[in-house]
Amino acid sequence: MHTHTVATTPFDDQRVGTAGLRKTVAVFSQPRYLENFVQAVFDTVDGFDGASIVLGGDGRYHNDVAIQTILRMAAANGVAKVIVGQGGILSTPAASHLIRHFDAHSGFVLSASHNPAGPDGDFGIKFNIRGGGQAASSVTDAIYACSKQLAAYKIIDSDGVAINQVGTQSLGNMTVEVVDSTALYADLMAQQFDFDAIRQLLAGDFKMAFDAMHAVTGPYAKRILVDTLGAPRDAVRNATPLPDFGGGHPDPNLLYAKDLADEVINAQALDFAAASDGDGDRNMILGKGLFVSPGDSLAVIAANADALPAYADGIPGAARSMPTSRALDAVAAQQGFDAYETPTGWKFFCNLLDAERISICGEESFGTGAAHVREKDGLWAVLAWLNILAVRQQSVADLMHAHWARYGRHYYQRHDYEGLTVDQADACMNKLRNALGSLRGQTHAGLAVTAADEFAYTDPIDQSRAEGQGLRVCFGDAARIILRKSGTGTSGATLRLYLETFRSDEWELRLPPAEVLAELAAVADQLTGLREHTGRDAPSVIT
Ligand code: VG1
Ligand code: CO
Repeated sequence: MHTHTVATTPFDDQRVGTAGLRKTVAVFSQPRYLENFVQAVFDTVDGFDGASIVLGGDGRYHNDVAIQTILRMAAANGVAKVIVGQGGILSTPAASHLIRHFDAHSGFVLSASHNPAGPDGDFGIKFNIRGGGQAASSVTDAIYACSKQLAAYKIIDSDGVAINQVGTQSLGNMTVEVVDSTALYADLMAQQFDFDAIRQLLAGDFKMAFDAMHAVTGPYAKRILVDTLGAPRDAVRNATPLPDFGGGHPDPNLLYAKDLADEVINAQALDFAAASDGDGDRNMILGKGLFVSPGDSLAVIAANADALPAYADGIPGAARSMPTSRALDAVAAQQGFDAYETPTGWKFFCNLLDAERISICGEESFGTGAAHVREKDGLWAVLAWLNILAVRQQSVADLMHAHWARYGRHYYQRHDYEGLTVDQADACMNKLRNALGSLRGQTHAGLAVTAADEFAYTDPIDQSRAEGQGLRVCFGDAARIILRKSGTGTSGATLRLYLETFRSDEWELRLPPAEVLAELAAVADQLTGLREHTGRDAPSVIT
């Protein structure tokens, strides 16, 4: 088969954000755009010649086109074998698992996570390395540098590779192996959890629902929850992945999964409910009458890790991203395991996981995961909760209340200001940044500022440095205010304001978070000039 070397000119915007390169479909479907980025990866990273790689995506619009392009380019660039998820579908955690399972050189994961899909929506590509984690910034910086000078890409002719049936075929000199990734992923989950205990829980009068939001987790959830664990068929909702996610916004939070939340929090019609996002790495956990804040979910899973067979002997440590609530730290302090604080983005956990310093980690953005893969894992978190509930024989609310009684409660909210201009967002960032030096020692809303800085991180394993990772104002253990700019959007700018207040007196453990955090929110507004600079009087989304 003939290899073409096609002349191209560079695009200047192929710098990877918090999780991969995300752009609108309009940008990604321009001639040469995807090709340039993929060629920049092939040119930058060593070892593709004769290698095996993994390929798949969340099924969103343009997934199928991009997969065929990458297959033809892989063949032209000397890749020996591409392992493809059946139908081109792979959740982000399943892709990470396949890279590990087949000891593949790397993988391309096609996803823009929860960003809306369809011709007017977003598309994205992540490059994951051997071991299953997203490439570090040093690698993606080199890819970006290469993309800015790219003169040609390599591709072979093909009429299209059929990827809907499991099996092996050839494309030029390359092998394409289509695998049933739900089966492999289900096997992995069976090794992690006490499936018998969960099966018993689900066989009783425990009522649950999982909302796949028309995104990638549907087939995985059906296979595991229904076929393997015996949940009723209708327990898994919106289970067919659609190219436009059914026109929805598969971001599992109280706004975008409102119907589910109403059913379990207000109507109290279910004991447990959960949802996942576009690419299957996020999770939302709800119990009867109660929303579990992601930071609390992480802390509860870490506190009860001994109920999970994979961590029955205890965990050496756990990690959270900097803006994630310090509920995890409280558990670590009492239980005596190490706690790490990393920048936002899952790639920062990978070295700690590889070095076995941590077993469990999470982010406030509905991301939780463990050492079994190198991405966050929505279904893993759901199964972890079911496993813990089954072993502890407690409801979500009882477990949560017992947790707060023991460790105190970190009230937490994230306020997103979406669709800002870059100037508006920068004005707020600059106002707070300029004040950092003089904040220490000041008192706001009765709380003394003990530290104020711009978060920077030195990786304890490879000493790599990440600067500019968010502005934070700490009031001892009592409270924190954090402001950072999102790195996953595709237009304008999004600001994220994170608020956290700790309470431990018994009467203060069951208050509405918005009420507890109102005063801190007012302080944050004053320190950042959010209202003044954005003209908004409320956030776009509160989670
Ligand atoms: C957001 C979240 C971050 C998460 C990232 C990717 O990034 O805040 O915690 O790791 O999305 O998740 P940012 O830069 O927009 O705040 V996913 O499920 O969108 O791949
Ligand atoms: Co995601």
